[in-house]
Amino acid sequence: MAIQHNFLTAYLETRQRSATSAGPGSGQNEDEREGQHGLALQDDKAEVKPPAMWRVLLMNDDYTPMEFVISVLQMFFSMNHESAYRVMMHVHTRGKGVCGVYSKEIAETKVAQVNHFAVSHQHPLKCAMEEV
Ligand code: TYC
Repeated sequence: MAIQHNFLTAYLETRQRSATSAGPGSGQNEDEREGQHGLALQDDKAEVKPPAMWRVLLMNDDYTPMEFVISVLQMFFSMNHESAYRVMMHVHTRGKGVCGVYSKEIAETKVAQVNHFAVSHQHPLKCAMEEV
C-alpha cells in the first residue's frame, strides 16, 4: 500500500510539473509532453507501403477449346461473355494475356484454381502470375 501510494504521489507530481511547465502554450506539442510522462510512444513515421500487386496471366496453347477459356474467364475472373471473348482472342493471337491484377495471395489462389480446373478437364491451359 505504501509503495502504491509513493508511485501515485510521484506520478501526480510529474503530471503537475508538466502541466505547469509544458502544458498548452508551452511551445511543446502533445507528443513531447507525453514523453515527459515516460509513456511509450508509437513511431508516427512508421512506413506503410501499399501491397505488391501481381498480374494473373493466361497462356495460349493449341488444344484448349476457345469456349472453355471463355468459361474460365467468366468463372474465375468475373468477366461477362464479351470481355471474356476479347481476352481469350487476345491470348489466342498474342500468346498470353492478363486476366486481372491482385495482391499476391489472391493471385496465387486464382492461378491454383484455374490450373486445377484445366487439369481436371484434361486441357493443357496454363495460368501464371508475374509481379506488376
Ligand atoms: N488456341 C486455342 C485454340 O485455338 C484457344 C486458346 C485461347 C487456348 C486462349 C488457350 O489461353 C488460351 N483452340
